[in-house]
Amino acid sequence: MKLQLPPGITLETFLAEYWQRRPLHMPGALREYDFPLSPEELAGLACEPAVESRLVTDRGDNRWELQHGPFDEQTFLSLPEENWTLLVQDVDKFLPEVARLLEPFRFIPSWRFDDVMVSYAAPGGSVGPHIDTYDVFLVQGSGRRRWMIDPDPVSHELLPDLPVRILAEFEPKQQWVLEQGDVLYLPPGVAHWGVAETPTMNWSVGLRAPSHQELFDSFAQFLLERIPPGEHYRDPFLAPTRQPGRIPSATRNHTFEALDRWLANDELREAWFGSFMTEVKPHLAIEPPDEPLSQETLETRLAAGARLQRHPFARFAWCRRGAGGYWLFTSGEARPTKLPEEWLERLCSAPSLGKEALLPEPYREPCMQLLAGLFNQGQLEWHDE
Ligand SMILES: [Mn+2]
Repeated sequence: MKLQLPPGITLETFLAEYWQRRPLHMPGALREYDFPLSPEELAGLACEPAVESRLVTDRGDNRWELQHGPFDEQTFLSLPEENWTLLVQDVDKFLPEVARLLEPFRFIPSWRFDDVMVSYAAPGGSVGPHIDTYDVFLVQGSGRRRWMIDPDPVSHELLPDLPVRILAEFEPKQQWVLEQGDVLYLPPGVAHWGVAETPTMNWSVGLRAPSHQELFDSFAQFLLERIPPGEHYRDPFLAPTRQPGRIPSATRNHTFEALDRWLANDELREAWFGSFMTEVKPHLAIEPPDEPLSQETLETRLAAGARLQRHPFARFAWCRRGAGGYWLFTSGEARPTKLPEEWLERLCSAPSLGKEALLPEPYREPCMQLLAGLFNQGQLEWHDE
């Protein structure tokens, strides 16, 4: 299944002219996709303790209510006819048929994706006008929703004392009514407000864009775990001073250089970037299997036709390593490896892995060691057809 871009727009021009820059309305872009989820199934998912869900109700006059799941059946039975939205995060992690919605977006690296959030709204339902800090593809699953946007909001100010983020001012500059299979791409920073015109289901394909604060927090933590505690401040070149109150520039710069060496350490920042970008949300922790498998058993089963898949919560990526070979990142863990590039790409992106994943010599041993290691962590599991 492919994303049907509007006439005259290719994936290349989409990325060069719209991606991270401006919104694009794509009518019928996913006309071919059958949205395999009913409102009842979504409500069922919102009752599961492992699933993150919210219910937003608009009581009018800027009175907004927010409830967090898990919900019970009674909650859904007592809802009003209008003006509420149920939102469920990470539906792609729990339902493989929903994860297939990501396929048309595979022209974007997979580690950039956060999740598919599915929402159901009663007529009039919305989460209010707001601004997100990440890119999103808003996909209309069923019903009709009116999207109003302002690509250049003058103010990011929010209404005070509300449980949901609602812009204090919102002047729509453009609007569209989306029907099943229509897609609206929004880059970060665009003010938007989507109001259900009928009972409606929406699928939001959301990307990850950590703030610089989060990047530094994570990188600093990564460095703190790796800088030897024996490394200390040093000033071996000190000259006699007549101004004992002064911090000499040379001493200060010497310290800056010491810190810069850590910040610019390629081995560390390569390992950190991939680890950070493949981290899994804490509540989606991956558990090891009950029975660990030996390399031999795994190899025998794969050779006999069994197939592996990545755990649905897992995030895999690879890249070149400056020091030679590659890095493999698996849900926040970095491993240097010399296994071939094509094999790493398949491990990170193929829907399943069978005997084609068994590498001949000289890679046989490291390949089996890696597959068995990942299996015994729970990162890989048997593929269910
Ligand atoms: Mn939004």
